[in-house]
Amino acid sequence: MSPRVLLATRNPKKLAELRRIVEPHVPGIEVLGLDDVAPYAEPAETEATFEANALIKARAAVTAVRLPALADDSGLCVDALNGMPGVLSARWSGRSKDDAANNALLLAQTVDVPSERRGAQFRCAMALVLPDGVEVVQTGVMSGQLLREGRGTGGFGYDPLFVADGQQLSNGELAPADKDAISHRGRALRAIVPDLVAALDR
Ligand code: ITT
Repeated sequence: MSPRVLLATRNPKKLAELRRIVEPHVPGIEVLGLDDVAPYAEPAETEATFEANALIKARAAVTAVRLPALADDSGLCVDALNGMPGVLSARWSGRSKDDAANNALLLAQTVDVPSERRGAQFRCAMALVLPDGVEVVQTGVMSGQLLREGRGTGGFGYDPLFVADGQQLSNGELAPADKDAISHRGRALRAIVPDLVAALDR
């Protein structure tokens, strides 16, 4: 039977990115999403750090499904907002997880912030939790600048508002593989691949 891992996310675009990054690194792996397994009570993300929230999601997935589970907690940390929206990124404009509303609010909040203070970082914590209790967390960062209006329709979330250091194109304009190569999620996931491979070999 092919090795299987559960990617514990409800965000379809995040799931697509995770699949795209992990599958080439682990030949033959079967990557399940939450829609492929029986529903379970998903925990609230109540912690103050990406690392702790990623662990909450991965632990709940392992407990319910008894498969190795990966979970990502991620967000955009804006310097001029003292690191917010941070762990609140998905729900910055309310409970609805509405990307357009989140982006509009972030632009309104930063309208008076000058170019030299528009630094921001995407951050990701990737947790791997195994049925035997082993837990690993890796992190990834992508630094850049917040734009003044959205550019591009690719990616998801705050991607149209962000240009990574060294890039001309916004994350919303980058080809998917080009985003993966430099993204917070790509970096964290590639860092955890050796642990995933070791776990699947056991
Ligand atoms: P799950 O918890 O089910 O994985 P979620 O979207 O709620 O899905 P998070 O709590 O980790 O996930 O919130 C991540 C939010 O941060 C996401 O909704 C975006 O607003 C933002 N974000 C994270 N990574 C991003 C990326 O690569 N590009 C754009 N926005 C991103």
